[in-house]
Amino acid sequence: MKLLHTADWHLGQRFLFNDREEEHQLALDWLLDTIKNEEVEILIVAGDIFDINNPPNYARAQYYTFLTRLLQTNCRHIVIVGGNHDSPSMLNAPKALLSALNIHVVGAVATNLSEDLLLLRNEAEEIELVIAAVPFLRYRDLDVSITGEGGHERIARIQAGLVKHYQKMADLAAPYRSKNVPIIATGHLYATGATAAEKQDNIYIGNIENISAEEFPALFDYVALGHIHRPQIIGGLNHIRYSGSILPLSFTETQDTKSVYLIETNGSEISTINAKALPVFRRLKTIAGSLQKVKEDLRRFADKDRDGLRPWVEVIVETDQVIPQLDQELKAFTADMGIDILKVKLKRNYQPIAIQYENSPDLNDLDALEVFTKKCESFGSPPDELEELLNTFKELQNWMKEKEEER
Ligand SMILES: [Mn+2]
Repeated sequence: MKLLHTADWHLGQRFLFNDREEEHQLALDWLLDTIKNEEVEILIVAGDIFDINNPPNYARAQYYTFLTRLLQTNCRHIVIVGGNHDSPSMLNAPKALLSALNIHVVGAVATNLSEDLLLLRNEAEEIELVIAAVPFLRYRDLDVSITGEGGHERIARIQAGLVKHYQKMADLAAPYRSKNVPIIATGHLYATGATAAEKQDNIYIGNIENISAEEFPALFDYVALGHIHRPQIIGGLNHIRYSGSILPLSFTETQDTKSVYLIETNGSEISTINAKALPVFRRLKTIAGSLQKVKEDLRRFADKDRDGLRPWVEVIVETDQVIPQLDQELKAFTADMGIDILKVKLKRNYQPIAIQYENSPDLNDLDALEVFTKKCESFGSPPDELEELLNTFKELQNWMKEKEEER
């Protein structure tokens, strides 16, 4: 039996005021072809299907169209768990309908935990695989009391809550060990030791929502993780892995090879795990240096033969001078190069970083973090201070979100 593990699709992502619809469609087409060609029978998507709680309709259409096309393949079961970016209720809304098609959606932890233990059956109605489908765990999902505590104690409690949740799922799955079929868990969280691209957007390493690899119960033959966008094995344990995202979701992720895992079982055990790399559908590139160097590098980059959509470039010009209309100058310079400059940053030593976007954004297009970032930049916060401010702001946002969810 062959399984495919993927995660972090982030359908509907807006990237510096551009949508990713074309790239996502190419990635989903590639995924469908891979499932057909490799004769994948079970698909696991470990969270962050969508980029935002209320994704645009085209992104929803991409999701449902993909699922519909999967029904014409050999893929017998599809398991989808919610990530921190997904709206649990939005993912779960069509749960009953989708389950009739063997598409198992776990947007949030079920009230009755045993519902999250999926017993996948073959055509002869025999159990062929057991999946402890664990979505992104919110505090309200955890069997811990965290009132009136602060700091380290609270963090330790939450971490213990995560471990306890996996233990409960393992306890529910344990009786099926005698069926001699693989038992797999999913997760959408930060596992200690994972490395991400520097400042991966929306990940916040050192997050309190973490677990170390050896804390996943030994019962699980494979742990399919999502959340970190770089594919990797965790804690040296071959069977605990992040598949990574299917597209680079920020300029910091462009060095990563994006891939999915193909997992083969020989009935009762996992026999092989292979990564299959995705093509680069659109090259994202950061070009930095003095204005002269930037121009040389832009020319060299543009001259390279490559497949795919028009590359998107972020330019960082290091200078201590004022360069009027740098944005327009660089646009004019690259006008016939077949590349798009999405972002121009000026980098001065300990001076404010001015960010100019292709089209001046409407306040309504910005999220709170972006507005806060711009405000800080306008006050001239130096980079290290800015980073700290942003982390504090994110912490505050998380805290507010929790409070809202607790209500
Ligand atoms: Mn995530």
